[in-house]
Amino acid sequence: LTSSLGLCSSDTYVLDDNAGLGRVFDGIGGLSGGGATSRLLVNYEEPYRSRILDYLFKPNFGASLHILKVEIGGDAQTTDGTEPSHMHYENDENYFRGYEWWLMKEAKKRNPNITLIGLPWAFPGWVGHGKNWPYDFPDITAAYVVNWILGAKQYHDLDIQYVGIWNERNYDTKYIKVLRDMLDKVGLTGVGIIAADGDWSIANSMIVDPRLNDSVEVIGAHYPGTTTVSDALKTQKTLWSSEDYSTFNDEVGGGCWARILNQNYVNGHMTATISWNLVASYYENLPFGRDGLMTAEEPWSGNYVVESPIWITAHTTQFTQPGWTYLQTVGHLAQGGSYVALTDGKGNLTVVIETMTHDHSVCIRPPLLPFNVTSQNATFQLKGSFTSIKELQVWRSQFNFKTKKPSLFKKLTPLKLSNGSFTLNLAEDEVYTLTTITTGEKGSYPDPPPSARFPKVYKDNFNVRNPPFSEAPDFADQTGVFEYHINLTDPGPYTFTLRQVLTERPITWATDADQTISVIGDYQWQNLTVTCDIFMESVKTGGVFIAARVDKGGQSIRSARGVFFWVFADGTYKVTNDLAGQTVLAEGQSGTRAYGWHTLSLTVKGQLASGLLNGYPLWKNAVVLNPNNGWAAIGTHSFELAQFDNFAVVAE
Ligand code: 147
Ligand code: CA
Repeated sequence: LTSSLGLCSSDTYVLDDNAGLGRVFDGIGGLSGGGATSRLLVNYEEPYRSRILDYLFKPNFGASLHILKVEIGGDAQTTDGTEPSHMHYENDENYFRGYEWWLMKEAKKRNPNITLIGLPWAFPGWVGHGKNWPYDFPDITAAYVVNWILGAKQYHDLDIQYVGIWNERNYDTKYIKVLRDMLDKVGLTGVGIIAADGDWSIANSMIVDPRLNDSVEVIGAHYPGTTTVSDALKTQKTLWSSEDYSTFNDEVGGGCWARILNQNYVNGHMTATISWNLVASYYENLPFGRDGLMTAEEPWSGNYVVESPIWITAHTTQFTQPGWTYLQTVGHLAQGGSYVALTDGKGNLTVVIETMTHDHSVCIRPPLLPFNVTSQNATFQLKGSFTSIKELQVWRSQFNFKTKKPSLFKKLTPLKLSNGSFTLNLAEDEVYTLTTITTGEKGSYPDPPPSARFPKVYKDNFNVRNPPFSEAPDFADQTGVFEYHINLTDPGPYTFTLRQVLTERPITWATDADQTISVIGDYQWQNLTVTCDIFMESVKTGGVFIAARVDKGGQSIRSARGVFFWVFADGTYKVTNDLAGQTVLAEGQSGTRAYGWHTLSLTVKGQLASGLLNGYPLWKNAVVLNPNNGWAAIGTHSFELAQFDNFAVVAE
């Protein structure tokens, strides 16, 4: 030692497989859904859409994810929108709705070994026979979920490897066993059940219930704060952080991700970590804006942003694969931070080190207790099968919070080892990968087009005979499901329309509105005209609206305010300041009826609004004090069928 202050001292860490290995690594993943988090991704034009997918899934390119978990759409609001079910009604089956099938196929195209997982947040109402609860008829719920897995195989050749119970909600031990039995009965013995996608409490139920224990393959906890509980360890089951992250994807978000990817194993013995969400592809003003590994929220411009979590993911994913094994010699660094080491059992070694400081690695939840990280020298001594390793590839990320110029996933000169040991000068807020794997690449594409606001003039006539997706571009359903529809018997101008298809309130995950609503456009819009042709399908009781300045979505959709222009099948109209229809700004006779097309037009300018019906003024000068801005929207008065056509916005 050259300094009495210990400035050049180094702590030594042994990496050794002599005493055996640790747990098997299951992968790092992203979660699409829970809900509608990939909604805008599908509407990107090529080549941008493929490039985004490459940054997420392509091996040796970017995040190179090992796991894709998706929501099993349940027709209900599940954070940033609704995702359509494969069974809207009891006798209905359709495996071509939404975008999760497409996403899974795109992921698998890039990485044929990707692990696929499905999990329901919500269920169609019929699954609970009208009760807001999925466990009274466990056979129905299990059949509904098993159908989704069978449909994935039959229609898309997708093998789902794991399925969950009910996201962040109660589990039911009877249901879990019924689901296990039904999976086995239809030959899906290889599909593992993850439970319970909430806290760790199912571990205790498993200890006292051997049949439950046999039914569950993986204990999946959410936002575990890198720790587990003794009951979970006692089960000796595989432990995962089956949903984690949910943090704004700036550099602190990247720091959160770096810390938990290592420490979920070091502290909590978890062998997989899945990010909510995969890619932030939903309107940024919806809840948890930009909580994805990267951002792709502007299909109209083509702009996307490869954020720091992508490169932090690469530090692990590009240099180890599911089936590799953690060494027992993992842990914390003396001056803060952590290291993990993994091997393929064939001589390869990957070490990932992070020195994230507290304030630069806070995640959305749970609260992060104080800890200190300072710069330090760390010497790693390779033993066992790794003694004779002569060279290691080195990849480094430096967040550089002071200069705000991060250097991410940079390949450095390979390290030559003497006596199987090497020393690193670790600064604060760094991530290192040292590995025998030589295939790592920092993938890149030319810059995408610049960011731009949603177009001020926008039109959709929904005239698409074979739409690639069931939903029209840029519409983000917040309650209900709006699908392309063909009126086969109508040769006229309304053959191709958009239709709200739910006729019953789903088994909800959030508090869906009592009305259905799909939002679109620029949240900053203030003065604009929204026009749409509408067609009610409920005699007397039907009602539809068009709206402007809609100020809320996601879990808050029930309390959305804005300017809502309603017409009803009983021949009346209303103008309200809220979706719930409690604040009435104007009302009167309209002569509107079901089974006929009407054209609604709503203009909002400053504090005044006016409405046209079939091109003629119906009401005017309604005073709108607030909200000042928000999305445009369409919707229905209840869970009822209704159609929309020739939607148009002209905004100032
Ligand atoms: C999770 C959901 O599973 C996701 O769909 C998404 O809503 C995500 C957003 O952060 O949150 O649900 C949680 C809700 C609350 C807690 C944890 C997860 N919580 O309070 O600890
Ligand atoms: Ca049309």
